Amino acid sequence: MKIVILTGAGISAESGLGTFRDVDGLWTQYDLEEVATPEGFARNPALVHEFYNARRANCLNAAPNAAHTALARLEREFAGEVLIVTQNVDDLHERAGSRAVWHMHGDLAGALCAACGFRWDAPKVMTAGDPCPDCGAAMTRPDIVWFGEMPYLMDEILAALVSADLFVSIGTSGNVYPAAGFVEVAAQAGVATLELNLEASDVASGFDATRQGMASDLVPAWVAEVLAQAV
Ligand code: BJW
Repeated sequence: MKIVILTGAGISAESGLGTFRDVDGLWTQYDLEEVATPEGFARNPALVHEFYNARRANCLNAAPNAAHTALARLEREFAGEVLIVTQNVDDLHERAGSRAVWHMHGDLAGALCAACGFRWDAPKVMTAGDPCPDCGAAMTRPDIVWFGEMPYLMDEILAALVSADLFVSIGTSGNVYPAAGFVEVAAQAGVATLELNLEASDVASGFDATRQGMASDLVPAWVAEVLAQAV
């Protein structure tokens, strides 16, 4: 049996990392056009680096919560396959112990040269003038997928979705495509679907079942059920 799990900002909210679209979310404090688009980066790279440097620092100070830990337990103890596809750019799944984690929107720990595509480990503080270690161009950007850019690993993710037995979405508003469309892809392939979120997401009607509450309550309870059924 194969379980594919999509996670979003809601799973890291109780670790103190902000979500995007909640009342106090990041997009109420920052203009997404200025900090999360290639055009915004071209206009003001220093502002974009400031935004991601602060997020990188917050991430370093955060710790995985009970939801991350439960998913790591699932991967460890479940007899089948467990894959996490995360929209999050933090590393809390990995720090909780999950190993099969795909970051479809990039990673705060990565740097990317906008000139040649070379990737390397981001320093704690990135600046617009940092030269690329490979080609030397001063076009260093965070390795993050911004609006209008193609998310990473799409072919692999779609293949994993249609070959899964269960698709579970955790802590995401269903606002941003293509991730918001995964439930439809899975359902069309006959895969069972479950949403775990604080509130009904924008795409909740597409799931076979939905549960509402805090990720730190819902996820450990669901993992315990799955492991109990598998015995
Ligand atoms: C809890 C909880 C708790 C809280 N427990 N739950 C016009 C111009 C340009 C692009 C477009 C356009 N119109 C449409 C597009 C496409 C666009 C898009 O979908 N836009 C929509 C707004 C309509 N998408 C893209 O541009 C993507 N690329 C693309 O489509 O390429 C072409 C393509 C075509 C076909 C196939 C494949 C590709 C790229 C999207 C990149 C998204 N980037 C961001 C920022 C970068 C990463 C970062 O800085 O961190 O990624 S945007 C932001 O949203 C971030 C997130 O990963 C993403 C999703 O947000 P998420 O995780 O759902 O967070 P929230 O805040 O929305 O929701 C949190 C949820 O948790 C809420 O429901 C809460 O209730 C819940 N919650 N506390 C449980 N304790």
